[in-house]
Amino acid sequence: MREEILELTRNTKETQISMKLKIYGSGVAKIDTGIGFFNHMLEAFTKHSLLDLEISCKGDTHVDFHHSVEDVGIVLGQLLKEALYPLSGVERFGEASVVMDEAAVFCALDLSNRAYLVYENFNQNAKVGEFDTELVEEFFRAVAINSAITLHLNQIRGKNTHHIIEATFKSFAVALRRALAKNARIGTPSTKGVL
Ligand SMILES: [Mn+2]
Repeated sequence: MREEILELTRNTKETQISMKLKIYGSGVAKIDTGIGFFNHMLEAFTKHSLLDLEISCKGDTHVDFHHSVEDVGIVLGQLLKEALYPLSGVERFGEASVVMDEAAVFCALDLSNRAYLVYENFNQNAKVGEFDTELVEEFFRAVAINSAITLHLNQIRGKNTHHIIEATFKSFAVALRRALAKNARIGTPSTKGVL
């Protein structure tokens, strides 16, 4: 585990991203992805995960938001992986059901050092404002693959797409916070001896 501030810069022809992450922070966010709705979701994620997260992304949003959303997920995943492994002295498993008005989303995750995404039962409008809602799955796939977290997200119920997506980001935040909870009785939380 690495508890200091970790930094990563990633530049391609599609996006220029710089990010700072502290996994045991206090929920302080400084987020500028160039996409208002995505900023709002990442601020909610930071607040409820109790990470500290700084993101600057300048992307080709004149094309659409796909590259920016996916690449922010890649960099966040890479920083999480660097911070997490080898895993030691934490709960490892976390889950959370988060409700927001009529919407409910369930997240279960395992800091397993194995990447996997299950993203099921989501039923949303195609857009929230300018934001294509199919990008939410792209974001979480990029995070899961690059962080080597096993991540399950399921919509339980909901009608309002903004509520559903916000509950999704918050459920991931709370599940991650719970998985990162320190437990002095746990050494390496695996019978394999290393994660
Ligand atoms: Mn909101």
